[in-house]
Parts: sequence; C-alpha cells; structure tokens
Amino acid sequence: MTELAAVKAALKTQAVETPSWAYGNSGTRFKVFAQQGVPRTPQEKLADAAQVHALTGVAPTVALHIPWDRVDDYAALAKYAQDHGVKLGAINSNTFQDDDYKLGSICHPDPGVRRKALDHLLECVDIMDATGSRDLKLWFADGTNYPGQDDLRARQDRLTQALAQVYQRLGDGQRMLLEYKFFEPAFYATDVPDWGTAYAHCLKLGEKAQVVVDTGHHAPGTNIEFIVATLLRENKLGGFDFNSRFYADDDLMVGAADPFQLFRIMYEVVRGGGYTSDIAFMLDQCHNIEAKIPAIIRSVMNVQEATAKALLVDTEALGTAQRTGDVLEANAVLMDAYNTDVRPLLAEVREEMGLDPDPIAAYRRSGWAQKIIEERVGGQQAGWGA
Ligand code: LRH
Ligand code: MN
Ligand code: MN
Repeated sequence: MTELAAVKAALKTQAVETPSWAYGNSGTRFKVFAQQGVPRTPQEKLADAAQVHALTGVAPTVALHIPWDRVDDYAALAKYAQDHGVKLGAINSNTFQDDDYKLGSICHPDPGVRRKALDHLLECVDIMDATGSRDLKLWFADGTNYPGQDDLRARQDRLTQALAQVYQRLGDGQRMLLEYKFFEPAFYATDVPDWGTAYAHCLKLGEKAQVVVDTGHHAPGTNIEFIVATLLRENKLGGFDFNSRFYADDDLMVGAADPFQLFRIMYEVVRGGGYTSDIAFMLDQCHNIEAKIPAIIRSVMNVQEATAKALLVDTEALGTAQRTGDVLEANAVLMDAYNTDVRPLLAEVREEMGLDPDPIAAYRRSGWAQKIIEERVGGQQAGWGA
C-alpha cells in the first residue's frame, strides 16, 4: 500500500460519536433560541444523527444523556437506532439538574443525596446493559463556591467511595470514563478539576476506568496535547469530548477557534497509537445560533481534516530533524502537514466510500431540513433545562 493509500484507509475507519443533545435546542443561561424542526424525542434525535452518518460515513454512534433521553424501553431505542443505520454510544450521567444537587451529588455532605446520585449512576449502567453501550461517561458538577464551605478532603473520600461502587457494577466490556473540568458551576473548588485528579481516581479504580478529555475544560493556554500524550502513555485515555473554546466551556463547533490545536491533539493521538485503539472520539457541543445538523456535519469534517493532517506528518523526516536537533526543520515538517489542504483528499475518500464529496451541500439538497420543519412542530429544549 502506498503511504497515501494507508492514510485514506485510516480515514475510512474513522468514527466520531455525535451527542444527542447537539440536535436539540440549547442556549446559554441568558437565552435559548428555539429553532424550527428540532427533535421532540430521543428517536427524532437519532433520526437526525442518522442523516449525519449517512452523509459523512464516519459518525456511526450517538451518545445519550440521561434523563434528557429517558425512554421506557432502551433496548427498543437501540433497535430504533440500528434500523436507522446508527448505534447508541456512551451513556452520559446527569447529576447536576436536580434541586437536591445544590451542594453536590456523590460528594454532597448529606448521605441521602449521595445515595440518590449513586442510584442514578447505577441506573445508567442498567441502561448500558439494555443498549449494549460500552461507555459510561461521568462528569460531576460537584464543588464548592467558597473556601470553608465543605471539607475538600472529605469530598474526595466520598467521590472515591461512590466511584468504587459504580466501578464494581460494570460488566465485562464496559468502561467508566471520568471527565474533568476546572470550574463551572463551582467557582472556588471543583471535585474533579483536572486530568491529574481524574487520573488518580481512575488508577485506583482499575483498568476499566479511563479519563475523558473535554477540550473545553481547561484554563487558557493549557497544552492539551501534552495531557493527551501523557494519558496515552499511561493507557488511561478513554476518550474525548471535542468542542471549541474561545473563553470558557463554549461548546462551539470543534476546530472553530483553534484548528491548529485540534491538529496537535490528533497528532499526539496518532503518535501514541490511539487512532486505532478503543478511544472514544465524541463531540460534546451545542449549536445555539446555527443550524444544528449542518453544524454537526461541519464538526465531523473538522475532526476528519485534523486527522488527515496528523496522518500526513512525515514522521521519518520529523524524527531525523528531532534527533539531529534541527529545531527549525522539525517545526517545518509538522507545519507542512498542518498547512496541507486535505479537503481534496477527503473528497476522494468520500467518493471512494460511495458518498457525496461535499456532505454539507448534499445535506442542503436532501430536503431533510424542510421535512423536519414541516413534520416537527413544538420542539422541546432537548438539553439544558429539559
Ligand atoms: C460539562 C459537560 C459534560 C456534560 C455535558 C453536557 O460541561 O462537558 O460532558 O455531560 O457538558
Ligand atoms: Mn463534556
Ligand atoms: Mn463541558
């Protein structure tokens, strides 16, 4: 196989998981701008996700968020997904929208609230059993707003205890992905604020516990690719929540603010053998002011472009430059790959996969947007506040 053929073959195996909540209405704490044609049910979100997969060929799974995607029969939902050409992916827990969680969930000072949160997490594993999902994705809004508000160490102990109970409940082939975020909604101290804390908990728990890197969850200037490289070396990188940030947890289209950062991350993934591993490449985004389905298609394409560039790095030339201390050449080799226009290559890849080379144009022509506007009246806010 030529090198280019190998790159194309790798691109054809790409899998980006789209989040159910990205298809629904969303907004900021200031305003949710409702859009026409948004899904009213989890099934309608899956139908939209199926369009994204049909047009890109690389978005075969959809993450659920519980209770936003609550249904009576999860096995039937999995079947519905399959009938539409997609599969259910990670199950995301939600222990942040209940009044009871004002002071936290599994780190709350009250054992009764901790029990309620734990029961929810265990229920999420029951759902995984029904859907056949591999991953339980845990993000905790837990933290404190004021120094002294609660005991930082005791909260870590409570976290350890609850995670251990969820870990024990995992079946064969199931994983727990622990997501960190440095602030928000807690402003003083967050209980899982960084990769180090997530890593320490996952290490103690065992092999099935891995860290999730949400690209929006770091302080400005953080070298995320270094975190990726480190977690990969330690076999503890479970997945990504891809999105883009200008300021905080903006949840904008991945690759929008800093496509170079996305390339650097994907380069470390490729470099560390993560591209062909079990890493879950998920989007975690909200499309507050733009049309949702084309925005998700655009996001998937942005991941593809960063991946194509990462796969094109001339590793031999890079290695030589690095070994000989040729700083400028090493940087130039990396930049050559980044500056390559990979859009024609990806258009070819799509054509070889039997797809339209331009998924967004194909979506516009498909009539799906008009169809859902006509058919779906009274769309619900599918994410925040639902
Ligand atoms: C928290 C987060 C986490 C949630 C999602 C809706 O900011 O990134 O992944 O589950 O947003
Ligand atoms: Mn996230
Ligand atoms: Mn987030």
